[in-house]
Amino acid sequence: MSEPDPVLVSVTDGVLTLTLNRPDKLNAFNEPMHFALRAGFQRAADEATIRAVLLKANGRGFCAGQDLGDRDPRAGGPPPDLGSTLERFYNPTLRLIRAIKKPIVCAVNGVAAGAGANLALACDIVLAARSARFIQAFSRIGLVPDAGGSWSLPRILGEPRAKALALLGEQLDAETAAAWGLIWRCVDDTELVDESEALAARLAAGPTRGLGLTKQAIQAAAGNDLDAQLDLERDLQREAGRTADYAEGVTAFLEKRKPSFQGR
Ligand code: LHQ
Repeated sequence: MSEPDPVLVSVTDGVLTLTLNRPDKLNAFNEPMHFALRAGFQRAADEATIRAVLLKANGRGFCAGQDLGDRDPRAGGPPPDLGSTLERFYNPTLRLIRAIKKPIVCAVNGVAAGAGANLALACDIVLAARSARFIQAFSRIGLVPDAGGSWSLPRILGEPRAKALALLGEQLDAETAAAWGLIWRCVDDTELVDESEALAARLAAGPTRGLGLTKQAIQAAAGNDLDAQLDLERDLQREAGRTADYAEGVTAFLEKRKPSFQGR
């Protein structure tokens, strides 16, 4: 019997929804899932009618990271080149998530471990179910945080918390993740689907180009000093000021009505 699609893809009202779909393996990454997820994000980047992305998962967990069954050391042979796995699979997807000029919402249910946790954290707005947990599981198997985790964790949390999470591999519950600023919010388990869909729909009805430029500006800040960031703001604001959505936003304000943004 053929395997079901590892990532389900649907589009509704400008929201592209990507649903990780290997629930029996807690949505651990194998090659088909890597390719399908990348193709989904690429579609979001390419199609103008897509104005927001929602990443979520089927089953009782979000994603358990790399499928550890794919490289069973008991099979013998030379050690694997995990750097090549990152170069071929994870890194292009992580770069794409950051480069897409559209907001990406992630809904985390259950466990997000290893690269699965860091995939979630790479998205723009992360909602988690109250019962969700994040595990930097790498140290449990002798690896280092990847999928951008060694970059994002110290930036968001500072070294002390980043190091403890990465070195100890202990789980972090969703409420603490929210309190520490690692994610946007945690919500009741029963609310996760509705809240994440509503958030993605709201963003998809927004001024897409302005939102994309905002994402770009905020992401650039970590590598810029204030002078460079002020220059960037000037350039991006110039671009935003030329969009039809800016004209609509101001017109709607002056006419005391809700704006109708077209994403242009
Ligand atoms: C899994 C997995 C999994 C396969 C659960 N693989 N089956 C790594 C290497 C290569 C290149 C570069 O990058 C990376 C990055 C990484 O992501 S390294 C980190 C890899 N992930 C982990 O080390 C996590 C491994 N999983 C776990 O520790 C636990 O499963 C967690 C804590 C995630 C969940 O625990 P439980 O809720 O108790 O669930 P479970 O352990 O019973 O898992 C349910 C099923 O899913 C089970 O299968 P089974 O047939 O026995 O029901 C697991 O074997 C399977 N599964 N994670 N990563």
